[in-house]
Amino acid sequence: MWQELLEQIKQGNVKALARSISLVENEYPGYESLLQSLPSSTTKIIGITGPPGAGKSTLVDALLGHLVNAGKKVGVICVDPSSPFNLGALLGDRIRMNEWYTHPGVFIRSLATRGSMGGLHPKIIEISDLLKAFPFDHIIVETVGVGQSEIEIAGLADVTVVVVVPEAGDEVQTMKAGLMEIADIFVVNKADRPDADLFVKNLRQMLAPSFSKHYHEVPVVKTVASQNSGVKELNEILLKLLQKSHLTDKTFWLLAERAFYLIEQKRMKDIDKAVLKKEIEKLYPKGNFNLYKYISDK
Ligand SMILES: Nc1nc2c(ncn2[C@@H]2O[C@H](COP(=O)(O)OP(=O)(O)OP(=O)(O)O)[C@@H](O)[C@H]2O)c(=O)[nH]1
Ligand SMILES: [Mg+2]
Repeated sequence: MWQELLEQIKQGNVKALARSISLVENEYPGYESLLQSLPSSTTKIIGITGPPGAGKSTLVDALLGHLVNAGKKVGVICVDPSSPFNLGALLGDRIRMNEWYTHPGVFIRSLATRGSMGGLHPKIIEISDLLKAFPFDHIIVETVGVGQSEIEIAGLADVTVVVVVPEAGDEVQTMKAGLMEIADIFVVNKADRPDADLFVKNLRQMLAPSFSKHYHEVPVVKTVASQNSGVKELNEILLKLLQKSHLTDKTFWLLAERAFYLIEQKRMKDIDKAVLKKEIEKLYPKGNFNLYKYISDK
């Protein structure tokens, strides 16, 4: 069954792609064979991350316009935190990208994070790889930069776009170091806000090679995503970066990062805190409970 599914995915069958995602998400029989049969693919993943409400979805929406106009087929995964507080944003995404949900050149899938690991979905690597088997020209993964997820997206995406908004002048200084390190491109969105120029200037200064860990200059693009302003420029920079990164050291680090994550998941699969607690509850009253002895056969 999965063999046929894989053939259909390779041929660009959207329904088969959607079905394969459910297969993997739910770990239905055959999902591992399907993953192990995926051909190696050179489709690059564009990661878009940044704080909640920075305008990531609006930006993806505008970017899609440019890519689709150029005749490209694009797959998009939006990872939404499943917290009820974000329900508005989730619906917002749906409405905003509405036009694209039915467009033949675009495939959009929203995944809930289920709160399991910060801003990412437990099967995000596998699902991205399914998309890579499909004849897309580009794959975009949008994640909310909360907790560790911005670091994790760095392991998932070939090119990472960090979206920020202009804040009071010196807040750039306190911007999370994590975001600084993973950005291949910085987007200052909502540049229609006052002080956007000052913010961009400060950001550029901070990113100057002598100040940061980067060996090359990280582009900073100013956008007003809601008005499609600056998005063409972002698209051009993005395409240039995507072309550049062939097989480099980074490629192998990315794969190592993904392998590490998948191994971690596999090894931890049978470990359940509630089960551990139950076992400990039973053992403890017997006396002489030693945590290290207890875990030695785990
Ligand atoms: N003024 C202004 N508003 C914008 C701009 N871009 C997006 N917005 C608005 O900002 C709000 C949040 O935009 P989203 O695209 O949903 O932001 P997001 O980063 O995807 O949000 P989450 O996925 O919830 O983290 C929406 O009301 C947008 O219309 C912009 O350039 N200028
Ligand atoms: Mg969004």
